Amino acid sequence: MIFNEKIECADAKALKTIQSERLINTISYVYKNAPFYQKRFAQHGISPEDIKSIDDITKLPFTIKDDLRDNYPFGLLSKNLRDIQEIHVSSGTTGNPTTVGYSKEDIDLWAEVVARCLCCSGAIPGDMIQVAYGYGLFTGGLGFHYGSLKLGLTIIPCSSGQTKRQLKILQDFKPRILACTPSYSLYMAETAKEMGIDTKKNSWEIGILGAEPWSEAMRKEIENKWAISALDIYGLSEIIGPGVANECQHKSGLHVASDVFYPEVIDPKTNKPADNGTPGELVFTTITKTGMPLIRYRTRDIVTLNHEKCQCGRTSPRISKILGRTDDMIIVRGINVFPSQIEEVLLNTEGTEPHYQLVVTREKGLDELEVLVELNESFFSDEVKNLQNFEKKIAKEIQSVLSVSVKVRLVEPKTIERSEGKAKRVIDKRSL
Ligand code: DLL
Repeated sequence: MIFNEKIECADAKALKTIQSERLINTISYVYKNAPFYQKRFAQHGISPEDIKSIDDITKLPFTIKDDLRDNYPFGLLSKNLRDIQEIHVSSGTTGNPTTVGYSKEDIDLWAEVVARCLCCSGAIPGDMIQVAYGYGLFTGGLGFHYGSLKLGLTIIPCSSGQTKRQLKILQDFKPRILACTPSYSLYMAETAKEMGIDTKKNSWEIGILGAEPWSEAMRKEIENKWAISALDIYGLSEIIGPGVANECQHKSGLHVASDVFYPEVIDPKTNKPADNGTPGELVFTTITKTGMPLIRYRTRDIVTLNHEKCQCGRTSPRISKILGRTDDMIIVRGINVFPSQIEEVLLNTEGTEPHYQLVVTREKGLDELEVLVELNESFFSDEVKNLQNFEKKIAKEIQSVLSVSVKVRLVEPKTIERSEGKAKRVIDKRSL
């Protein structure tokens, strides 16, 4: 089922007309209502009259995460605080968190785009969904909630955590859909095993998983463990939360709701559009939001963009799975390393578990990358010598992919911290 066929399957020309009208309206709207953008446009010598179609978008300045932090908490709103219905906060690693405000229309929009994602994943009205994303300041729980209401699903608002209770609910209520982070779905599988539950026999048929990077190998692992189809959902608080893009059953890229969140992919070094199909930084302009519209917001997420029509009938552009971030990308001895590349190797190695952490240190000016990975219980009793050889084998494998030498340390099962939300994959101990 396609939730909004008219828009999701619109031809390129019709879509462009809609995007152009909406961009023009948004630019004059923020110019009138957001002092931040009045100032920013003035600094760049831009006025609303310069924007005549969506093609003019490249004339506009970027917005970055630091703009939100520097204007914390409400400096980017385009509406009076009393006309904001809901506030969410995404915590950063340093400095002020990022605050986002939704008007009534934005909440309606959020419900619409998440409903589109749910349908894209295969949900139909009447299905029961177990929402195990956190409810609260994080956008995951409530975003799924609004979309599920809009589509007409039966919602179990579990939030994240209380894993044994989640599993009891799964057994007793028999929901068809699971929504949580990919790492939490694996944590739940581990707990289920401890409880003697056969994970292959359960009512979930679809997992709508996102909010953190996960590889194709991890998808396979989750699909095998739970006997479900695992679909990727992408989003970020600054743009709306979940609901920005979602895979369909063909799993060949995530459909972007480009009639409301206009995507661009740029070369993060030159800030110019990336060549078609080249990985680059994803940039979004919200073209219908009213509470806190953002113009050319740099997500730091790296993707490729594909404009071809999908087999599912949708014409909306598709982003690839997130290939990494321009910032959590670690640079080790000058080489760019994405945790997802290492994850791919680990998950294709028999004997390891999908729980790992990367620790970067600097000794006498030289970067060291240590990969901690949990050993499978059945391998754990092996002799030390065998384990050392196994560590070397994995390190060699990673080196062949990354062209950087790493040290692999196998650790006991269940020693790497588990997460009910986003997993922490990288610990950078260097003072850079
Ligand atoms: O993670 C919104 C969300 C909730 C998306 C539930 C999907 C499901 P933030 O906490 O603001 O918002 O984090 C946004 O998380 O810029 C990406 O780096 C990362 N991210 C989100 N979805 C994916 C995904 C929510 N499917 C940041 N794959 C984004 C990889 C993702 N990374």
